[in-house]
Amino acid sequence: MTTVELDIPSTRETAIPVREQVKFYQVGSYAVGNRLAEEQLRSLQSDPNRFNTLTSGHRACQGCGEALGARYALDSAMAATGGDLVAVNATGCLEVFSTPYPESAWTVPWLHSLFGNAPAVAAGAAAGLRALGKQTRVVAQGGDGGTVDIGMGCLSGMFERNDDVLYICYDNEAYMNTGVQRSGATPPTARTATTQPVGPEPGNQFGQGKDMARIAMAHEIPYVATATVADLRDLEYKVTKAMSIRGARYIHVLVPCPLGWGAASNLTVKLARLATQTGLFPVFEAEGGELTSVMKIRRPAPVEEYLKPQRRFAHLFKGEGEPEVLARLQAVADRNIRRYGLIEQESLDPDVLERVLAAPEDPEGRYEAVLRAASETKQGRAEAHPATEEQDSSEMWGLNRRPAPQTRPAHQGSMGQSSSAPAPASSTTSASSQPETPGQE
Ligand SMILES: Cc1ncc(C[n+]2csc(CCOP(=O)(O)OP(=O)(O)O)c2C)c(N)n1
Ligand code: SF4
Repeated sequence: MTTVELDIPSTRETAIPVREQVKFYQVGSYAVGNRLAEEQLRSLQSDPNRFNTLTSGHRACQGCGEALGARYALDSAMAATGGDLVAVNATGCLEVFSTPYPESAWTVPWLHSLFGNAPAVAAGAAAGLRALGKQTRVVAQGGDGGTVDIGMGCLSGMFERNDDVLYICYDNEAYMNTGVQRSGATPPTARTATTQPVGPEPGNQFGQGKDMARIAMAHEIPYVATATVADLRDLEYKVTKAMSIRGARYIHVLVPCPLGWGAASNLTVKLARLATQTGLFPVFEAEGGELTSVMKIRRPAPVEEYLKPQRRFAHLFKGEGEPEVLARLQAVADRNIRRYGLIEQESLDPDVLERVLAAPEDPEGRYEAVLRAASETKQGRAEAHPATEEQDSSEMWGLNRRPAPQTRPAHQGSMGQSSSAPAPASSTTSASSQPETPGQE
């Protein structure tokens, strides 16, 4: 291996292969803001001898959170395994910008899988390596579309079999590679190329989407964590910890995308920080399905601070703005603060504490959407078979036995009773009081 002497005023020796040379712009500082830390506590990235899995020269947009997250995550996994690592990559931005044929920015053995089967390919790679008697570890990675949508079945199987794979989802909240289409991780009201562009409720609907970290926790796998590119030390720590564990592990990293979010490229880290500081993106760890740690927030930032710099939310601030929609998004953040205990009650201002405690359990309106669907089913049946439709479908499904949603801020649409949406079915309606008549389906 060829080595070079770098002109870095450092007490450490450097032995970086020529092809992986790193330029230190902050020479002598160890960079990455941990100059005051003990040498052994400094970040992996501040080590001039670090592994450099994703080299410069790839074609990510300026300020791409996914490129930043992937570099830190994979460098940490490389360090934790002594470089004995294989990476599997679902189709998506990370794959495309890092490997324009015939080039590659990866210095780690790297496999490109289909859009939807990275967990299965990784599980197969891990099994094959084990069969060969190798200790090589496997990391799989993909965007939120590849993970929470098309790859979710494979991922659930990987979790269920407890395959020895760390799966990392880089969540930029849409299908960015193909032109910013909505994914199951797109937040409510965010505009994408495939959400409602105009009308009374533009942007992604409330009540849809998946919380993949919680779905992973429900599989009771050894380790689940969330992280953002705002706290890269935390990301390093979580990947390192995950690599010390065997079995299926999942890390969900929020990675702002300047292009898809319509945000300035120098706001990537700030937006990721605001996502956590508002409570909209809780950062936590869970082991065996149980929450084991949360990253506390010092002062909850109002959601407007996070939403305003992003053009995908610009419609919420046009003219007189959308105070009811903003209140509903604030309620999502407040519910998260309460659900994950993101802040000590005593350190909250009384008015914020009151708001957090009063936040509804389901501000997204998922439960209400289920009720509405039940009601619409009943309506459809009534129209098709007016004479025979006597049974309240929500009653039939036992939905009315579930606890009623708590008080929500009023909002036209799925929060309050909208004039266009049928009222949720209720056990007090005359239809539901009819006895169940078998054989009417
Ligand atoms: C079966 C299949 N359908 C569609 C595509 C086209 N496609 C490639 S990448 C991509 C979106 C990737 O989105 P995501 O996983 O969120 O990653 P990102 O690009 O945002 O990082 C799509 C739709 C494909 N490659 N294969
Ligand atoms: S579109 Fe977004 S995720 Fe893709 S390279 Fe650009 S900034 Fe990164």
